[in-house]
Amino acid sequence: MGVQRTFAMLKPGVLQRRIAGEIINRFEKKGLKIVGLKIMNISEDLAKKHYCEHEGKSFYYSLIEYITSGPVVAMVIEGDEAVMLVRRLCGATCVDDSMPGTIRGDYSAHTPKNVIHSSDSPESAEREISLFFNEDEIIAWTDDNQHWF
Ligand code: 3AN
Repeated sequence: MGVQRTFAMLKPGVLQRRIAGEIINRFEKKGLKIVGLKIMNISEDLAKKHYCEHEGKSFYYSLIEYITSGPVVAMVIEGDEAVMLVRRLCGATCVDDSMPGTIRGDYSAHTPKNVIHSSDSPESAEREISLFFNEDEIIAWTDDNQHWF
């Protein structure tokens, strides 16, 4: 096991639906540490950098349009194997596969609006954290409760 940082983002609509707190609470209850958190609007330029791997796919333009359509909640989450753990809490990309009990399984009915993004590998996490956060926006606080989780 190794401590990792991962990037997660509550997509547009989550603030509108007033479910940001509930979703963030799932990461806290798991014992993960939130070390970066902000509400922001994503520029088209940032959206294209973030989703560059999807350029050319049928859903690319609607994805860019959607992700820039309203404020998102961007997070850096830290913990043992945080990349995999956060992905598991989020659930599968497609709604047909996302199980009840996962964030996508519980809050999303359509794949393009699947509520949350999270990094799929440590390399993606590093890239995405540096796209969305400055160094001084990440706070490495001491976790006095660590041994309880
Ligand atoms: P994930 O966010 O689970 O890593 P990606 O990176 O494959 O999934 O896809 C990025 C986003 O693009 C998804 N979160 C979803 O909103 C959208 N997306 C992925 N596949 C499809 C699809 N087949 N049709 C529509 N939107 C899709």
